[in-house]
Amino acid sequence: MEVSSLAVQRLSMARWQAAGASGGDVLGALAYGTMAGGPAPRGSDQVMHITARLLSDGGPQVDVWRSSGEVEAGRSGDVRWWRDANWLFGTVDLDEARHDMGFEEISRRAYKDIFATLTHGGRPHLLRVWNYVPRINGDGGGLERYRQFNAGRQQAFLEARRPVLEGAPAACALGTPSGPLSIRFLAGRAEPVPVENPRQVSAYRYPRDYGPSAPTFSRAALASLGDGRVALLISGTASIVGHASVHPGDVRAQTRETLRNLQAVIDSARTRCNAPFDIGALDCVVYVRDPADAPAVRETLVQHLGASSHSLRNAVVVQADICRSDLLVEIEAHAVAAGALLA
Ligand code: 3EB
Repeated sequence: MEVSSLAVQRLSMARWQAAGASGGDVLGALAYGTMAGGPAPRGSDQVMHITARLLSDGGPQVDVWRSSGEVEAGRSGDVRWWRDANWLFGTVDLDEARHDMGFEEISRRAYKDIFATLTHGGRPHLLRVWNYVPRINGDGGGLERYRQFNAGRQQAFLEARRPVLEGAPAACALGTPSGPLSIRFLAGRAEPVPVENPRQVSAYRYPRDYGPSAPTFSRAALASLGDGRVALLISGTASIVGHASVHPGDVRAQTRETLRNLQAVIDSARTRCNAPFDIGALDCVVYVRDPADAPAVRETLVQHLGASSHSLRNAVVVQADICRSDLLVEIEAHAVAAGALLA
């Protein structure tokens, strides 16, 4: 069997456009902030634009997921995908206005198509999912739309006989003002190692106070990339201790609590691999609910990580609604380091 390895690189959109997408083939790319004009580099079809307002000053950035091997493209149902011998990056956009379905059903349908893609495409294991939910905190007829999303997502996992507890993928779920339910995902041939945070109740065990169905995600996932490197994919991380949101209304305290949670996830990951993951060496995406809070979030991150840390220099900050209306900030991140998973 052909061996292929996966790499991820965060580039400024300007640099990507200037250099073209060289060095392997593009499986998928997530773009933060948009840039008009310029030539379309190779792999542009695979660029998914996160249509959130950019609050960091580095300009538009793109996370490019590349394969060392050959990439083929395909479609199944509403999913578009790109895959190599070991990895698959996919995308699905479902618009409720164009389907006569409630939001729970739209969410179930999207995940049903994702699982069909994985099962038939030979890359069965979901590692990381990016969920963009239109009007996430809006009312969906008696139930908040994020809670409807959770119900549909969990239902699809159960119907596909996928793990809804230990073994769930890493994920994030952010709000968009309008548009379709947009999901991007990374899958592989090998099962990832799920990571939890001992400071928090696992999200898949949240009590019913947060909705009839618990969210289906792990705090992080570890994956061996196939060339002596390991990826740590950290889910959206917020100011939650146990299962409760803490520091309502205090964005600085929420940011500090989020950093404690990120550190706890990294500590927990380091017991499962020998790669030297460090909170100062992450590629972060920082979601801030209120753009006016961005300077306070940045200041708090500088105090704890240092302005010259990789994590701050490379951070992308964007506006987005967060899945609980009392959360003001959420940070997701990934890192790749030399090492191996422990048995
Ligand atoms: C939390 O810890 C905050 O529903 O997929 C973070 C990451 C959150 C992923 C999801 C939700 C999700 O519960 C919210």
